[in-house]
Amino acid sequence: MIVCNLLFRYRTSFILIGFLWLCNESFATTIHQALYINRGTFVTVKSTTFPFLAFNETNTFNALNKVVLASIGDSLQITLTNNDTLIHGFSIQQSGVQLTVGVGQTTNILYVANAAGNFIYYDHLNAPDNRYLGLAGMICVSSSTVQKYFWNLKEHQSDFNLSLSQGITVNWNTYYPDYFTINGKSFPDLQNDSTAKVTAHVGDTLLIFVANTGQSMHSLHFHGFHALCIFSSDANKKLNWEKDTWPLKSMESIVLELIPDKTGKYSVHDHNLVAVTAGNTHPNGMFTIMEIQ
Ligand SMILES: [Cu+2]
Repeated sequence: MIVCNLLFRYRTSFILIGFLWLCNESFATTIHQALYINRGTFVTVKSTTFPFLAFNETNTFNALNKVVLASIGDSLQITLTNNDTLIHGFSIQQSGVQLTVGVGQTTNILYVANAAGNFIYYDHLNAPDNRYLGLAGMICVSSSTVQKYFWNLKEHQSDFNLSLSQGITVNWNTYYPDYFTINGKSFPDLQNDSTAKVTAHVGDTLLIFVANTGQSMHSLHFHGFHALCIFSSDANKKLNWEKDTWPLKSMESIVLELIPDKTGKYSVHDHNLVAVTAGNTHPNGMFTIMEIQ
């Protein structure tokens, strides 16, 4: 009886606490993300080098553009600093965000992650030169808690990087890339990137965020498995496709769902076989091995 009386007396408080808890659970958060435009030197798997630019989360140059993560509904507050000696741009696909940031300047950008997907952020100035030099990364939006992997595909022609970084115009009709990377790495270095290398168990649900931020088309072939496309930046054309080979045009992005049904080691590689090389050495390009237990 006493318990009932207490419950009755404080029921408004219980209801209020419950309501606040529910609100807290459903409220999206604000994410603060620092990005710096850094100029540096790309070191290939063959130890050759060429000039490169990247969006990093610190002042230190890293050939991997920062993978920015958000849940659906989150507000992303990006503080962008240009450490380079040239003006740069910043755009996010499918968002309307487009601005410039001067030399040594810092600017703030608000991006509300309204929908799940994989959205390329990039430097739109001097297109495609600035983004080709490296300035293109991924904003990956998902409220799912499953294992996620991130593959940012690029290819490079070393002498193009050298020319463009010196302000010399290049003829894109003569583009014949010699280095091919995922997250700024080639096989076998790529196997040490835990954000890219799939290590999972049979029955796991995996999400793989893939963006082609290079200039060439890339066609990823999964050995042993079919993946389901749950996001397609190209007017939803690939949505719900279930395939083992995924052609991606320049500046196209997808999200794939993969549920491995057998154990073993399975390669994923670009089906354009020149892309499985680095400076003509095989297999140092876009090539990774998934390990399923
Ligand atoms: Cu194959």
